[in-house]
Amino acid sequence: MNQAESKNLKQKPKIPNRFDVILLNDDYTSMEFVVEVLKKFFHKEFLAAEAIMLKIHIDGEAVCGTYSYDVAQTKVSQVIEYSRKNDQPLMSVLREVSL
Ligand code: TYC
Repeated sequence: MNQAESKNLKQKPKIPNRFDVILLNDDYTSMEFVVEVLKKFFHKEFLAAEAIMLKIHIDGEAVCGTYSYDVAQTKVSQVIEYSRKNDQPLMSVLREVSL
């Protein structure tokens, strides 16, 4: 067994645990509401939130933050719940970061 092979046996395999939280565009959610969500759940300043909102509006989606699986899933749930409570159809998904 060479050095690299014996090292592989000792090293724990690194399981990637980073997930992008993405907001999706739609025709009905107000721009103001998306900016509010980006400030409230992703801690963005107004100008950064506005830039991300416009990117979603133009490109169809944008990454709003990158987190561990649990935190990312919580953000997705919080955004969807808050949007439904406010009668907005805004959708959020998570996507594993590719290495
Ligand atoms: N497209 C929406 C509108 O024109 C605005 C919007 C932006 C909606 C971003 C969702 O994630 C979104 N009112």
